Amino acid sequence: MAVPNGLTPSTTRSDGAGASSLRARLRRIYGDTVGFERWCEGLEHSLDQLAAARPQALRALDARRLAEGLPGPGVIGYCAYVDRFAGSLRGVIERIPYLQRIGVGYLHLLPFTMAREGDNDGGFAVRDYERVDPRLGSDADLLELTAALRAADIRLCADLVLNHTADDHPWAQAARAGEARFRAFYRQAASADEVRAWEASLPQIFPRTAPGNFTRVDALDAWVWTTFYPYQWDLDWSNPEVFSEMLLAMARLANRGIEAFRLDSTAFLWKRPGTRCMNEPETHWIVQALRAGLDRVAPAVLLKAEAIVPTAELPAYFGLADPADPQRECQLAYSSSLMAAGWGALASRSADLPARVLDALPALPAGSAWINYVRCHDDIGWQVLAEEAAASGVDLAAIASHFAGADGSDARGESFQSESGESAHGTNGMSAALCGLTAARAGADPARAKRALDRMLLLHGLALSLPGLPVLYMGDEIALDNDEAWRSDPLRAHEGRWLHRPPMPWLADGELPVDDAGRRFGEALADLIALRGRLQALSPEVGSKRLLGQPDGLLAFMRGAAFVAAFNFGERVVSPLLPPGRWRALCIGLAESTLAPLQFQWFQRETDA
Ligand code: OTU
Repeated sequence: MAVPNGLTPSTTRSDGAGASSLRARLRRIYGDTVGFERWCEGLEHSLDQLAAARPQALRALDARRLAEGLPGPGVIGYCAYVDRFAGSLRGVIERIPYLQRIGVGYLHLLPFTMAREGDNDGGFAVRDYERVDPRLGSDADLLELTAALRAADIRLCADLVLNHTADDHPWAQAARAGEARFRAFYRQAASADEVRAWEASLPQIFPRTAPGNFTRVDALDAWVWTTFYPYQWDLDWSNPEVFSEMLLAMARLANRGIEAFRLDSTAFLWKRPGTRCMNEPETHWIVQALRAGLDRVAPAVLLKAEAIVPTAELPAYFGLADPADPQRECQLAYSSSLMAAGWGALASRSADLPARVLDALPALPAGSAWINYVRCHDDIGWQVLAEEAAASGVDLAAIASHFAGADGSDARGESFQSESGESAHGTNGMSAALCGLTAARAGADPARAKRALDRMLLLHGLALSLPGLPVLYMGDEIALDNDEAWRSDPLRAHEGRWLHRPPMPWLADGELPVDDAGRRFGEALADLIALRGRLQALSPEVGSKRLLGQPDGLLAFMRGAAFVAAFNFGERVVSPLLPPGRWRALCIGLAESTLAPLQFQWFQRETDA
């Protein structure tokens, strides 16, 4: 394999070079620590023990996964909360046939190990990285689930919340009780002045519900760094013990059959005075070292960066910080600015934002892929598009208010963490609500419903067309509306993201209640997924190239030399300008090559055979 940072590890376990690669990566970060070599030896020894203990079934899987590469175009991903999707881990086992019916070969279950008591940010305040949360099942259930998913050829992706633990994690409790070793696990500021100095350059993630980045903790007589909620304590990744604890937890989870780790809040691991403390070079060194460590135990297990950062910062998570010297880092990463740009294009009726993002994304190393998606459990964060919006003269605040229905639009979303309607922090809401289907349902208006379905298909069509692995968000496949229940739940009422986290409304017979619009969307999506599975041009490894000079509102790009995807975000009927040759439109029910507003089409080059 040409580049070392893709799916295939450059070294495998029990290979001497593997040891030195991990050691070299650790030396760069922790080399100055007293006792560094001894610490490395201990860590390598623990990893080798875990490698020896890796179950036979998983070793066989490693070999198969390394040989087959990333999932092909017939596979899609699905993201769900365990409790809201199926009640428990055992419930998820029962829903495997459902997932198979929609073509799922990659399942991201949001955090399911023990979470903080009380409010816990949907499980992202972790009390135990390895024990299954008793509210969701047992450790034995997890083993049953991973075995059942393996049998169904579905890869399980689990969160690994790297940046912070819950304030009731045993490490935090020990720190509070005065144990110096654990106190050193967390980032702290000693004085209010120090807090002010850091804050001067830091962004705010939850400016309304959790302003600031520090929380005064009297028991420590210090301000604990809390990038997110005050009960999420940022770990100190300059402490090698934090690294080894996290790597070993990850390797043990991998030995229980988890096939991919979503590295939550990857961008925030390293803090440097005077910066935003995001995307720092050491953050990448840490992820590369985690990768090198995991290679000794579970070489085929994937790392996925959850870095919600500007487009220009994304490639570095694939190990491309210096494109001339690629490193093995993450194999997957969320294409977050492209996702937001798709929504921006819907609101602005211009293809400019996604065009700019697409042009800025580099080709990826072999064995790596973008995660393409329409919605996820978080808000749509607008600030990642700040540069593109400035360049195209698009007003992100206007886009946010569009999705909050403020400009008379059909959208029924809500702004997230915005001080006023003027600012563009984020937007909440299910796809159906943001696309106008909720409004159409309320007014029983078929014309509006049709436009809403077109919007939903346009964005899902885009995610299915881009290079990478498309991941559906739970409930979108049946066009579920927003969930209003959070407003009256004291544990959730402060957190607007619950608007788009509805439980799946399973009926006693295992079916889902869908109205006509939900059924039509689900069927159209299923047709598209099935068609995609037959198109090798839509394999993750086939790159994309935008087609320039298109009519206003039209986004068109090639996948390889014989496939074009075209999306009409504009308000007029247009025809894409296709490269010379004869092209056949593939999507059913559309006129050959003209696209009505909000329509899209796939074209394949006709061969003369
Ligand atoms: C991630 O999110 C998770 O996806 C969120 O659900 C958690 O609240 C958060 O981490 C803390 O664990 O900045 O790059 O809606 O986009 O918080 C990581 C805001 C993140 C999220 C943001 C995000």
